[in-house]
Amino acid sequence: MESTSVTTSFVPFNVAVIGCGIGGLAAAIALRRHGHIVTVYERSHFASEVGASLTIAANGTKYLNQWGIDIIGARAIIVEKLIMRNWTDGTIRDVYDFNDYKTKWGSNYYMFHRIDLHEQMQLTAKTLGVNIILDHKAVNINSVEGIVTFDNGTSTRADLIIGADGVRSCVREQIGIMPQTKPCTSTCYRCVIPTSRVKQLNLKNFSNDHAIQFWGGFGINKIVVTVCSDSEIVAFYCFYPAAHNDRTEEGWNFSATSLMLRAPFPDLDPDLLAIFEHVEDIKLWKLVVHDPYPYWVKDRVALLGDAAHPMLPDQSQGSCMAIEDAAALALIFSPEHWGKNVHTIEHGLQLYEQLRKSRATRIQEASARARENLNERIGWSTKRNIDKSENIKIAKLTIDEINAYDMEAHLNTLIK
Ligand SMILES: Cc1cc2nc3c(=O)[nH]c(=O)nc-3n(C[C@H](O)[C@H](O)[C@H](O)COP(=O)(O)OP(=O)(O)OC[C@H]3O[C@@H](n4cnc5c(N)ncnc54)[C@H](O)[C@@H]3O)c2cc1C
Ligand SMILES: *[C@@H]1O[C@H](CO)[C@@H](O)[C@H](O)[C@H]1NC(C)=O
Ligand SMILES: *[C@@H]1O[C@H](CO)[C@@H](O)[C@H](O)[C@H]1NC(C)=O
Ligand SMILES: *[C@@H]1O[C@H](CO)[C@@H](O)[C@H](O)[C@H]1NC(C)=O
Ligand SMILES: *[C@@H]1O[C@H](CO)[C@@H](O)[C@H](O)[C@H]1NC(C)=O
Ligand SMILES: CC(=O)N[C@H]1CO[C@H](CO)[C@@H](O)[C@@H]1O
Repeated sequence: MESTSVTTSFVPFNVAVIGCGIGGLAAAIALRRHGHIVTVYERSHFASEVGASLTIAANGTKYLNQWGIDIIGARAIIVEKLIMRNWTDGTIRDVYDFNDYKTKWGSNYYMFHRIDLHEQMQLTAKTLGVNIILDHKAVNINSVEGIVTFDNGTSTRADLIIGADGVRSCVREQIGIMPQTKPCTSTCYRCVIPTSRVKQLNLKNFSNDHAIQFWGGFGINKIVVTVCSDSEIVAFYCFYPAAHNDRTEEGWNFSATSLMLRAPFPDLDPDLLAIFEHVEDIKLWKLVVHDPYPYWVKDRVALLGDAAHPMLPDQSQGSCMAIEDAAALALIFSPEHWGKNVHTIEHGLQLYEQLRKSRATRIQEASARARENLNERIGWSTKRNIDKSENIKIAKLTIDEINAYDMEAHLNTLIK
């Protein structure tokens, strides 16, 4: 990894990003902003996108702002508090207020509808001159030569290949990683309902609160409710014991019915159950726990986002970590470092793995702990008065740790 003393000036290179999710688009935008030539290949046609909410904490939104993504256009809601409610009657048990959040961390904590954010990121990418090619599923990678082959028989060559192809990554398999997984004891239904429909049906209106609201969460059962899309959509994540279904395949997109959704929750707050009769786009999300992978990079190939570190959704950090990964790659391959402290793609990717793997793994593990213990959830974890019964051996993940991280300083310690 030791470099020669040649001082090359900044030379942009060709990047092929596999997967046009939030992570792939973030990488494309961030690298393109430094002048690299970027093409994103996506297997689908984006015709059948499923709805869901995503939250992005300050250190993710900081980059969205820096990259010029239109947050207003993405119809973001600012998270103002966490609310903990009684499982059976919905009464408020505890509130964690974020009123000093922006002052403290410099940017907001946002809730987005995934599709709104995705759309704005596509717009930004296209404006910057990123080439997005749909209906191209990568099936084979030659990591040494930098060649990607697609299922339609065509192939392309790039200096750098980024595997941003999600939790069931093909690029990951192609660089020789076989995920070690265990079934999660929980499964999740997610669904949405338009606020207007809630009003029309005269059901209880949760859209007033710009909050992440939790029912349960001290065991497997947990319902998470958020508003997004300028408060026009209410989104639900409903966790219940995996034993209730016989799915074995990991995935986001298994259709389900309202009857299936209500079955695991007979004693839940009747207001929520009433809404569950009318929700739309109910999907079963089969959760799987991945052990951290042995490596993330090989030759000219790097993994990013869910392809590198799939995490349970319980810290709401999946998208934020994908955005940080993208920012890290762009920093390493920026005019400030590329050709100066970073001499080859391979060297840059080694730095990327060193920079990102420990932090992402820590958050991946904390997300798994928070699956069945709301006290591990950032926000609640910093609130002492509700920590009682558990004897926690591992330090909890805190808001400070998520938001007070300084990537540039960290990279400088690795370069020196
Ligand atoms: C349909 C969908 C729904 C989601 N819903 C939620 C949700 O409700 N809550 C939540 O927290 N997170 C959700 N996520 C995941 C969330 O977006 C990610 O955790 C986070 O944004 C990191 O994303 P990523 O870009 O790494 O992966 P992803 O968002 O999974 O994006 C991967 C992209 O790669 C494409 N792809 C896969 N294989 C190939 C291939 N071989 N060749 C080319 N392209 C390929 C996929 O079609 C997809 O567009 C969802 C993801 C998807 C795709
Ligand atoms: C989701 O599943 C439906 C069929 O149930 C399918 O038509 C659609 O293409 C899938 N969408 C995604 C994003 O995978
Ligand atoms: C929740 O509400 C139920 C019914 O009103 C009540 O019996 C129970 O004690 C409450 N639980 C907590 C933890 O406050
Ligand atoms: C494969 O994709 C290329 C590039 O978009 C396209 O030109 C070609 O027609 C496709 N080939 C087949 C066999 O579908
Ligand atoms: C729902 O929320 C709106 C917006 O704050 C509020 O004005 C309205 O009274 C609420 N509607 C119902 C049916 O509770
Ligand atoms: C990685 C990163 O950019 N971290 C920043 C997160 O936010 C805090 C507070 O604004 C900054 O000090 C960090 O540099």
